[in-house]
Amino acid sequence: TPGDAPWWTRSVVYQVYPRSFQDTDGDGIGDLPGITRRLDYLERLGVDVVWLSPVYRSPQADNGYDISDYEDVDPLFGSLADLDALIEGLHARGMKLVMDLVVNHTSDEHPWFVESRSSAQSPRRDWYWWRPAREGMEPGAPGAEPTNWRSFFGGSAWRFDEASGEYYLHLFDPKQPDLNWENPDVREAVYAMMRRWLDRGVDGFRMDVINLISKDVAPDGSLPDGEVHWGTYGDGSPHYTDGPRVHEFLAEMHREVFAPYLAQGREILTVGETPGVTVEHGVRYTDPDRREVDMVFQFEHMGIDHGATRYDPVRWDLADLKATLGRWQAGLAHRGWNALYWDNHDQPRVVSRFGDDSPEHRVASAKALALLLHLHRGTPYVYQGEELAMTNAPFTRIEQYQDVESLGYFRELTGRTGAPRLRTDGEMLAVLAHASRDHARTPVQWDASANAGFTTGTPWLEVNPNHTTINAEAAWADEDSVLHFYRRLVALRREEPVVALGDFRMLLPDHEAVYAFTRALDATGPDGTTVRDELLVLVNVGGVPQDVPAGTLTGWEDASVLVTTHPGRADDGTRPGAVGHLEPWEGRVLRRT
Ligand code: ISL
Repeated sequence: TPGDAPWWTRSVVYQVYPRSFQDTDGDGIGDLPGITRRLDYLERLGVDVVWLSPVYRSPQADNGYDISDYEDVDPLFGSLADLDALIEGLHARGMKLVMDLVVNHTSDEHPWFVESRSSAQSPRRDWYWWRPAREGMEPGAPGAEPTNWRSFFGGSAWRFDEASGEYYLHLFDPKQPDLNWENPDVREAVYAMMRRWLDRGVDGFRMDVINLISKDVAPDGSLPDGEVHWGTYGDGSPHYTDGPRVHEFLAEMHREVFAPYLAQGREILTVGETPGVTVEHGVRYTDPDRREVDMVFQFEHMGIDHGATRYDPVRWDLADLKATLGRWQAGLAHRGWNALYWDNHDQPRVVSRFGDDSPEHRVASAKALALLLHLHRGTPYVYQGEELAMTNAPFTRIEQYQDVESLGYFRELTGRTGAPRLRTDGEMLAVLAHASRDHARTPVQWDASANAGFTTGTPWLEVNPNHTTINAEAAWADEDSVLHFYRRLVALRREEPVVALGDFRMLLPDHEAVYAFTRALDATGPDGTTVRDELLVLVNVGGVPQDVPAGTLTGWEDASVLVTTHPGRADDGTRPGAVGHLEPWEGRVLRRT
């Protein structure tokens, strides 16, 4: 019931990617004082929680997802005092701060790894995954890696270390060696670090690739090969995704870290980032009785427009999107909770990807997609710039990209690493123009001035030239902007229990343009009777006008309009059947009266 539901069921989280948010010292890279300077913006938008991508000390091989000191802030972003000031500023405005927790791996420059690497006898050797060459093969020779696993960023997931003659595992970049969670000392070191951050005042964690921490290791220490679907390397993911001990580890983390704080009444948010997670595991991660995490980011809807990798684009259709989002809504309806998102720092911009970023449809399609997502059951996440309907970057040259993943795949698929050449440079550039993680990472467009008000220096990644028209200042000045629409959606979740908690039912699963569903919640009225609050959500996901099939509207003829992307049109009621007619990218929420 609404009264017992956790606070985060009524909340919206805003993700800040600090490198691209706001620079204050002119080095072209965003920083903590920059976020503090923009707190009024976040307060006005109305979000409840800020998730901050990593600001810890890091060599920045993967923009901070390679941490060399969990206890300190990287000078690039400021100081611990700057972080304290940010926390204080957020708390003063009633907002919370969730930090990124990156503990599947550290940087290779973290003292733990430096010590682990120093010799095969190091007491920290077992903190990482060190393995000898494949039996009977020359260490370091091609194909001698302990398993055939491909790294997420291309190439082998193993790096040969000359000095000790062994390999270490890195599911991501070679500068991101995987921690060995089998070792209880590793786990305790991580938990102690987390407690220190909670003591400092942070309100929770977004846990990076947390479903990859348990590897399928045999009693003799060996790891299995993966199937080879393309290229030289195999897919190791079945051997480390939702692995054998992951639920045990997360339950332990909850007991050892969160339980005492929660018992004191602290409000904490935990969200697992879980690429490849299945619904079955999603329920187990988020079932409150199991005490693992509050919610997880699933990835199925991020996969509908690509094949084996995100660099193999395929056509997507609306029925697939409904099938996947609908399956997660149904799967977590009774136990567990969804995290809802379109964008983050790893994904292209949603308006360019599932919407239409042409001048004609950009605003309407961004609103339609926002409405669609925010009316699902779960906690919505807004990624910086999404609320401005920022678009993909118009990059045409490889030199314009900075992302370690994009560059890794570019090199591998074009044959620059020695692997067979599968794509021409031109083909790869075309793919990156749609799919690169850098589209999310161009600086936030605050105003129309040079560099969009992001920096007085040279931005680390080019500012999108469309900032002259697409920017926060212009959006605040326009009541019909995407930004104001997001502000209303955020408020709606707090104000309307049916939006936060109502049951979800998908309609028209096969319709190719109209996304339709209902939300319903029984509430007890003042006189003790049960009142059913019911919403119908209709969204035209496309540029062609649609008439919603009549059957869907039965019983909704006299409904009132709660939200509309096209104010002044939807509820005009001037012609019969208007309630079911949708202009291009029009969306509305009806309330049964
Ligand atoms: O999004 C992805 C697959 O579609 C991958 O690019 C992504 O690397 C994967 O989801 C894991 O992401 C997280 O861990 C990485 C880091 O590079 C990402 O930025 C982070 O979000 C390694 O720490």
